[in-house]
Amino acid sequence: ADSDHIQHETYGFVVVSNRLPVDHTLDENGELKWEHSPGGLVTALEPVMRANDGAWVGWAGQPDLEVEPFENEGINIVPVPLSAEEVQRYYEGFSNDTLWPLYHDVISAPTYHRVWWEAYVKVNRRFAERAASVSEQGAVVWVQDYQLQLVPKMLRELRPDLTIGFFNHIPFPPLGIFSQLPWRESVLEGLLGADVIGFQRADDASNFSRSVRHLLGYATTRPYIDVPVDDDTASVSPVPVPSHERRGRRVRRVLAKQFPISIDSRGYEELARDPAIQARAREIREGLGNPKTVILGVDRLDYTKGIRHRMKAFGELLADGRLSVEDATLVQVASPSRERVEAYMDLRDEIELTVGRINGDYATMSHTAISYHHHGYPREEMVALYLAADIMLVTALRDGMNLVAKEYVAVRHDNDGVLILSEFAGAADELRSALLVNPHDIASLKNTIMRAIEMPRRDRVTRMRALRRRVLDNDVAKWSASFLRALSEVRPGHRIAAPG
Ligand code: GDG
Repeated sequence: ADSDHIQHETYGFVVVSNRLPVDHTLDENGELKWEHSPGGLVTALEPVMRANDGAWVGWAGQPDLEVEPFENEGINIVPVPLSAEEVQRYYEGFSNDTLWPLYHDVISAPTYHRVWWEAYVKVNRRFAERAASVSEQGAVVWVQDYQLQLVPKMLRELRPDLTIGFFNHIPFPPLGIFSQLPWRESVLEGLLGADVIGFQRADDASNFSRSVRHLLGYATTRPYIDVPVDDDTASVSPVPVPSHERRGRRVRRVLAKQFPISIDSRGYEELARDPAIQARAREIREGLGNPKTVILGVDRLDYTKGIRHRMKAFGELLADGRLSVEDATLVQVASPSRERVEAYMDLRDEIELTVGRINGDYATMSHTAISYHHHGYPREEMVALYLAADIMLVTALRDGMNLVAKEYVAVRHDNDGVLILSEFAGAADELRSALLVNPHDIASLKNTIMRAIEMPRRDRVTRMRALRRRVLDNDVAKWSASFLRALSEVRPGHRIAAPG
């Protein structure tokens, strides 16, 4: 109270992500209210939060909103405000129009704007300051995703006593692509402020290490990176920073490796056993005119997901006469995403033109070719769709993991259904019993769809059993536990409690 700084409550475990697990929305009376939005990350971290009196730092999803920290359904919420201009430059601009396309193999051309970068630095600093102000001495802080890559370094400078983790949900690109980024060294240094840097795939971790080696010249011995220690920051640390000598230079050892993310597998399976949801699945098939085969795609409407490629393949199968609309319907859920970014507007136009053309050419009065939905649905409806689908079509051109593939598998407790999965999704590293495809190879994509349609039940069951074992054994709770274990091993004494 003797300074003009607000004294915040502090916590031993702090998660930092661009978006909070709550949404600030208007209710039917026009009053502001908070709505819990339970994604996979929340499900995974909620128990850890409770066991450690944790806090969540992030943006509430509305520009120009200043709110004091509060508690929501057992989670301490610490909002970070963003101005409308910052949303445009830091979020829609640098995060979604520079980093997103760059990190997904430049499927769409990244835009580089210096004012976007300046906003990214400024907003990352605000997140770091907010996280520092709510972290107790020696706390564990876990920073999430590409919007916040500078936070680990900024946070370490403010609070050398903290143990810092970072997890990248999207791919990390190869050196030849990453090198385009005008601020590449700053981004690498930003990430290296963490003690543990987690990636989806082993390839992402090695792309990162290679960039560090080539662009910063630091020594790497997989899975470690030795970062030279600036003795000034090391000496102010009340907790000794683990470091050792390397060729006469003091270095801090950073762990960079894969921690493939997953889903709440049991939760999805339970929903799929609900008779009401099973009835809904039958109703969906009837509504489609009971085609012999229902093929399903579920994606945010994003150019990384290969939605056009799968429509092209399906349209050609109809054109070739290898399929008719009575044989097969493609249901495509394309949930609205990043609608103020131009590349996403263009993509939507292209996809909707394609759907219109294919339906115009091949739909009958009783059967549609592509049942297209630019809409978000409740989780129960998604599970009903997964149950209704004979074939799940995941054709991402590049994807960090792809949780939709795992959700489909978790739901299929009948051991039926065929997963067609792009080699370019992180999930392909684990889900080897799927039908793996190169979505750029339209001829082979067509053949794979036909193979899935014609696959005997016995083969479907063998494959689905193997897939289910992977997804049920490796759920999101295991993912967060293994990341946090790696983090607590960095600085013994900085343990965080396992959920009881
Ligand atoms: C990023 C990475 C990585 C979609 N539409 C609806 C809906 N969804 C749900 C899905 C799934 C999630 O959203 C999407 O997750 P994905 O993993 O498929 O893809 P991204 O959104 O791009 O996620 C990705 C992930 O982060 C986690 O690290 O796997 O690679 O790009 O859960 O079911 N859910 C509901 N209605 C919808 O309309 N309820």
